[in-house]
Amino acid sequence: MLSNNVDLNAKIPNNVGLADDPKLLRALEKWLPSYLEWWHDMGPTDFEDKPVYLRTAVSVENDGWAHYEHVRMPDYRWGIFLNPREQASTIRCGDDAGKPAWSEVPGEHRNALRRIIVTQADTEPASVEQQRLLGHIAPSLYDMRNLFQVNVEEGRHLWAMVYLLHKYFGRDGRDEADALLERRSGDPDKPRILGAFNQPCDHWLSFFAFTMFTDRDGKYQLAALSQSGFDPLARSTEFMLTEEAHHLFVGETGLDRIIKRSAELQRLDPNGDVRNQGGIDFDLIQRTINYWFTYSLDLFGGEISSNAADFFATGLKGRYREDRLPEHRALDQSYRLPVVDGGRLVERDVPLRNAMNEVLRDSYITDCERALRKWNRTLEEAGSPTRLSLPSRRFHRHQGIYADHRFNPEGELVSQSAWDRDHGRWLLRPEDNDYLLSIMKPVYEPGKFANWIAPPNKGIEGQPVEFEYVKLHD
Ligand code: BYC
Ligand code: FE
Ligand code: FE
Repeated sequence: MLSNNVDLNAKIPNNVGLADDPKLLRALEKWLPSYLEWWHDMGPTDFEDKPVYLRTAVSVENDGWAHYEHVRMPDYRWGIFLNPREQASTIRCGDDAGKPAWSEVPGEHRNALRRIIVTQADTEPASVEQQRLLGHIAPSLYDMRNLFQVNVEEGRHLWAMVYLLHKYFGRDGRDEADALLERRSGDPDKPRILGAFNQPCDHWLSFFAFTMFTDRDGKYQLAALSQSGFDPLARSTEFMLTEEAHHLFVGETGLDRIIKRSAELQRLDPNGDVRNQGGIDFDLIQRTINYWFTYSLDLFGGEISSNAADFFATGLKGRYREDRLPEHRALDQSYRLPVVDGGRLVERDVPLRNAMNEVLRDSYITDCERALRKWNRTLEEAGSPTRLSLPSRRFHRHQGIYADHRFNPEGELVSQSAWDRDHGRWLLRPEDNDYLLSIMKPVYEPGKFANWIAPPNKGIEGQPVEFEYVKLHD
């Protein structure tokens, strides 16, 4: 039973009729204390008793699904929400495009679907773990609130996927749900599944780059999964996307505010030296963009992938906005891309279905380029001569056909020795972290901002910028 009405008083708020499924309810209520224990150990622990001005989902209606109030994070109502559907869904792509969508897991797709759902699920708690200490060096209460909003919603995204595992995958699903609380970001013995989610994110420059670039992979993966022929997955990810928009806003505007402030400091300093003024210099911003953009490119998987071809052919995963494309089979078409052959880059055609990861990566890169143009406008308006850019998609890759070669940010093949000499100019390095941590001291006074970042244009949900978004003193 699915309705637009959310049962908010339930221990687990939901619009999936949990009360009518006692067995599932019991299983999820058993998982709940383990989840809370994980949150307590691995979430933003030290702020647990502080009321935060959070948005909570209270309905699945397009307008007005959210409610804002000060709540303590452990009391946040993590719930299970599926987007309602007006009409019966169909499989959106592949060999069976147009046939009715599945409301149960087809036996032949069980393993693939479980793998996709587990991989998606794993990223959500991973990001909370990566960000767990950032509250201590927040540049303002406004930013701290945004961090915590992102954290609780990533927790809810984990719930969304765990619901699917429990409801549709029986014993295996329950085991996978438990394992999601056992892996740890960056732990050499039990790491998170995907590369970017094991990288440290220990200052706010990385936090904003992560929410800009890595959460944006989330947007594109969720959008592709919202086109899935497995209807419960499509509806879960559709609702997750409504929350994701805020995470991307936090990242994109966070970097924009840093860039704006750095431009101001550049102008202020007699030598144009941003660091001399205690700000974040543009080379360091560029290295951070290079670092997180490329780890995020890896999240799309290999350029030439039989997994991707299978996911598309079987209707498990579509392209970005597949439903708006003119054609859904992608047969007898090819995709041209540069590959390394005999030490040179040469163009090669691959069957389009095998290039589906690359097709999704294209949509993502186009979106990132838009943000870069926006930041460069900010620089222009501030009278700064500096411009920022995205590195080539071949640069600094750990997955796919470019991973075994070295490229410079322009995408040209370089030797290992050239790489060893130059990569410190291109990517975040340990000294960068030392410097950033030296300037990132917490600013906890309402309406005040750290020296290295400009205030936002407006507050959250009509509240003023100087609103007490996190109540640190009762
Ligand atoms: N790191 O055919 P290939 C988010 C593995 S972010 C490590 O190239 P495929 C969020 C791959 O698993 C969105 N391993 O790739 C953001 C495979 O392993 P097996 C998360 C990697 O399978 C911020 C092998 O390499 N959602 O929501 O076509 C905050 C060859 O695979 C990586 C999803 O990812 C990597 N980067 O595509 C919070 C959606 N890349 O099977 C949340 C679900 C590849 O040979 N996942 N491998 O052992 C998928 O659709 C696919 O698993 C991938 C990989 C797109 C990730
Ligand atoms: Fe998420
Ligand atoms: Fe997110």
